[in-house]
Order: sequence, then structure tokens, then C-alpha cells
Amino acid sequence: MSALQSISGKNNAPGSESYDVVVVGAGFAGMYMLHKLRGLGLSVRVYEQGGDVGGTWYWNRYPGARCDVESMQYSYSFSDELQQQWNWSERYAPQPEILRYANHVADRFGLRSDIQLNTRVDRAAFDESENSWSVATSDGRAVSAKYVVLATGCLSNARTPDIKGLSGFKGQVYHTGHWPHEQIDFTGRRVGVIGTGSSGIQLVPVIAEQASHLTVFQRTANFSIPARNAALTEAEREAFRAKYPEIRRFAREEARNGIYTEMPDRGALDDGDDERRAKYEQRWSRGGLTFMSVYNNLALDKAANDTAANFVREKIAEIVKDPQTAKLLQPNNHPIGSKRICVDTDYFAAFNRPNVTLVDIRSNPIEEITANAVRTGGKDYQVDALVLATGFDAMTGSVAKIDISGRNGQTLNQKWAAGPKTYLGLMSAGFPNLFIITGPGSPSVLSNMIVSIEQHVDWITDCIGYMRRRGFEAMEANTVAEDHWVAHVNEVAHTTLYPQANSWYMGANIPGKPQIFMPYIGGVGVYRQICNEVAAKGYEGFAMTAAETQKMAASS
Ligand code: NA7
Repeated sequence: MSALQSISGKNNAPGSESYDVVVVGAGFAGMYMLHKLRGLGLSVRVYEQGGDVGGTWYWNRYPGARCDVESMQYSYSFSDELQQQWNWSERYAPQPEILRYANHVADRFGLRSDIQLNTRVDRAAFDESENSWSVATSDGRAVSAKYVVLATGCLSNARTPDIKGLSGFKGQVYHTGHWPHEQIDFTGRRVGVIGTGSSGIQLVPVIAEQASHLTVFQRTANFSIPARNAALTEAEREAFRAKYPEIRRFAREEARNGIYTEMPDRGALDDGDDERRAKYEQRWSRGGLTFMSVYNNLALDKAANDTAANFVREKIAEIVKDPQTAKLLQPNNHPIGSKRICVDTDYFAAFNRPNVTLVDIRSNPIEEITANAVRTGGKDYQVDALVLATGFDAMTGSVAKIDISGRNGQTLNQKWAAGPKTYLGLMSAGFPNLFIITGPGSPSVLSNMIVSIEQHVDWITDCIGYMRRRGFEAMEANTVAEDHWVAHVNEVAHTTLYPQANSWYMGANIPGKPQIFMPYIGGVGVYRQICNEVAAKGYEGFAMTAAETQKMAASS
């Protein structure tokens, strides 16, 4: 079917393009959404701001960029042929390989014909009389669609901090979340890196090998676990593939974070010192994010958490030779795991190199950036190039950039001024037929994103199919259900240690952003069950309206 032939029978004359669904974004969420909606026979247009598919993996091309979830698990499960045939080369896939995978999926499933690249969605307004959305794009077009799906990603709105003098810096400035396509060679250059989250921690060891001198400006020391990355052998891939049905089932239904791993049945304080230490040592040697699942109470009990945090602090002190640098690198202002734990390759060891300096900008914040230096503590650190590894306006930033107006002209930004409000992270009351994939209020960034993406896409597809079969024109979250859900998300978060950190989960990295805990922490298995029950009860908590009801209501 051509993109313009809608089965809804709408007129697609030039100047009045109309689709059943407009999807915003062609990352992993947008691509799978398109694939599934085509299965319903719908006309779909995907708009993607980037020059190709891949979403966050299209933009985050900095040296050392990799996924922190293992490649065999950070991959689609919807096609068994795909998961059986794709050969991941390493335990943790590097960014270029993930991007190749995204391109392979686009080609394999013939997705490109319905994806319009280099095009932003600027505005979307709900037309209450038609029960449809008018969507304005950066190429000056206006299209209409019955549904809009925001597949805009949680970590896609790169954030450049407002640092005095930055615009007057004479060297090159790069942002990890918006990295140039050409190879950047730092050989022989003095480089400054601002930011020590996952991105900074991944790129520091790589740039340290090239730069004549690397100065790392650290505001918050982070916990990081060695990745122990290595090439995957064919035998390892085969063993994994043979177990895929169970691995995927477990990740979807039982795991909290969408990752197949052991489920601990003990708390950290149930073991004696020696036994606990041995378990931490074993996980440290294995490497990766699952360090946090040694025990079942590390995210809940501060005393338990301290045992893991102390272990990692000791490891840092063992690796880093200069005691003062080691001390600065030891995180001390948040429980381990309450900020996204990092996974690194030789990050701490990089500080043993003579060409790497760590500068504490917590005690002495950056005063200004001059033409060729970063000034802090009254001292100028000369640099030829600056790398901003300063993160994203996470979870809501990309949605907020689109001017979205729902019922009665209310904008989503107005509604979310005090923090995002959604029902199940999927819809926001007052914005009918507008779905969000991995939105605030869903497990999203606390999970293996692809597991959460597939669950949301499947749910949305089923929901649209249900509406069409029963003749419903519009669907929207009801306010009471939404308020309950927002309260529940908040309540669950506050049973954990997560809110104790000034993290981007809380919006704390953006000056002025309301601080509420955005992702749902109840776990992907529990969350999936809730979503399934809602659907089984005829989409409880959502209101669906048929065309006739709408018209009758309007004329009465
Ligand atoms: P993060 O995790 O948000 O890290 C950003 C880093 O930049 C963090 O160390 C910040 O310190 C620092 N930062 C931010 N603004 C400033 C200013 N103004 N001055 C100094 N330092 C600053 O982003 P990443 O890109 O590393 O990772 C994002 C996610 O991508 C990651 O969690 C994975 O899921 C993948 P702060 O901690 O705020 O003190």
C-alpha cells in the first residue's frame, strides 16, 4: 500500500496529506511501531529529525560509545529470524554496530519508504470536531492523522549547560549527544571533558590515548563497574540463541529491569562480611550492570547499599595510584545505583596516566570558559578542544520541544509545567489519540529499553486494533486514573533509595525543571501485568468514544 493510501478512506489530495498514524522518531521505538502498524493495514508516516534511522545511536557517536546492556539482550525479540541471524561481535555492542543493526532492521523490514528523514515535527494540534491531529513539520507541510505516537526517546535532547564564556571559546566544542559524523582526531591536542556520567566515563579512556593532555572536570563522582567487554565467540552466540525463548520470556515477565539475570533471594546483611565480599568480587569480575542484583535490597536499604558502595569505593582506591585523585573519584553523595550506574573499560585506570588530570568542580565550580581555557579555583586549564559530556534533558525534553495542544487548546507543556503527568506513561489526559512510547511514568530508562519499547508498541497496536474493530474514534486517559498512577509512581519511588540522588531521573540536572521521579520503578514484569489487565478490562481508566457519541454530545 502506498503511504498515502489510507484504509480510513481519507482524501489524500496534494496539500491535504492524511495518515492513520504519524509516528515521531525513527529510533528503535519508531521503527518497530511502524512495522506493527503496517500489520494492521494502517497508513503510517514516520518523521525523523536525523539524517538516518537509529535515534540515540545516530546522534551519540562519541569515541567509546557503547550500550551498557549486553548486545544479545539489547536487540529486538519480535522476529526470531532476526535474532537468530544477526551476529553481534562483542559482549557490549559499540555504537557503529548498533547503528548498522538499526539500518539492517530498516532494510530487512522495508521500513524506509514510510520514514521521512531530516524532518522535525514542530507542532501537533488535536481537532476535537474531527477527532484527529494536525501535524506541522519542519519542511513546511501540514498533515492530518487519527493518531500520533511520540517515539521521541528518553535520552535524545542533548543539553549544553549555560557556562559563562562558552560561546567565546576559540577551540572546538563537541557534545557527546550530538557528535559529528567525521572522525575527530585528538592526537596532540589538549582536551577538556566536562561531565562524568556514562558518556564521559566511556570516552575518557579513549581520548586519553590520543590527547597530549586530557583534563577531566568532575562535578559528581559516579559509581562504575568494569564492563569486561570481549569479542563474542560463535559458540557463545549459539548458546544464547538456543536459550532465547526463556531469556526473552524472563526479561519481559520476571525481571525488574528487562535483563536476564539471577534473581537474588537474599539481602546484603543476611551474609557475613567474607561471604558478601566474595559475592561482590565475583560480580566485579563478571562485570556489568547486574552488579546491582547481587542482593535483593541494594536499592531499598541504605545499610545494605553501603556495603556495595564501600566495595566499589575500595576498588577505586586499589586501581587509582594517587590517593588524592582516588579520593576524588570515590562517589560520596548518593547511594550506589540511585544514579544510573556506569559500565566502563579502564576508566579509573586512565587517571594513572601522566597525561590525565582530574579537576574537582564541585568544590570549585567552573568560573568561566575563556578563549582557550577553563577557569576554576582561580586557575586556567588550557585546552584546544572541549567535550561536553553533560547529558540530556531526559524523558520529557524531546516531547517538550514539540508544540502539542490537546483539548481546549491546552498545551502539553502547560499541563506538565509542574512535572509530567501520564496514565501508565502511555497517554496524558486531555490529549486524545496521542501515545507516548516509554514515556515518563513507565519503566523506560530503568529497564533494557528495547524490552520496554516492544511492550509499549505491542500494547499500542493492540489498542488501536481494538478501537478500530469496535468503531471507536478517540481514546484518552481519564484524569482520576492518571492521578492515581502518578501518585503510585511516586509512592513506589519513595520506597527506594533512588530519590536520594540528584539525578536526571528526578529532572535534577536541568535548572528549574520540576523535581519528581519520572520512571516507574515497580519493574517491567509487574508493569506489563498492569498494562495487560487494563487492556483485558476494556482499557480501564481510559475513555473511548465512538464517532456518533461524539457528534451527539456536540449537538446536545
Ligand atoms: P549524565 O548521566 O546526565 O551525565 C552528565 C554529566 O555531566 C554528569 O557528570 C553531570 O554532573 C555533568 N554536568 C552536567 N551539567 C554540568 C555543568 N553545568 N557543569 C559541570 N558538569 C555538568 O549524561 P550521560 O550522557 O553521561 O549519560 C546519560 C545516559 O545515557 C546514561 O545514564 C545511560 O543511560 C546512557 P552531575 O552529576 O549533574 O553533578
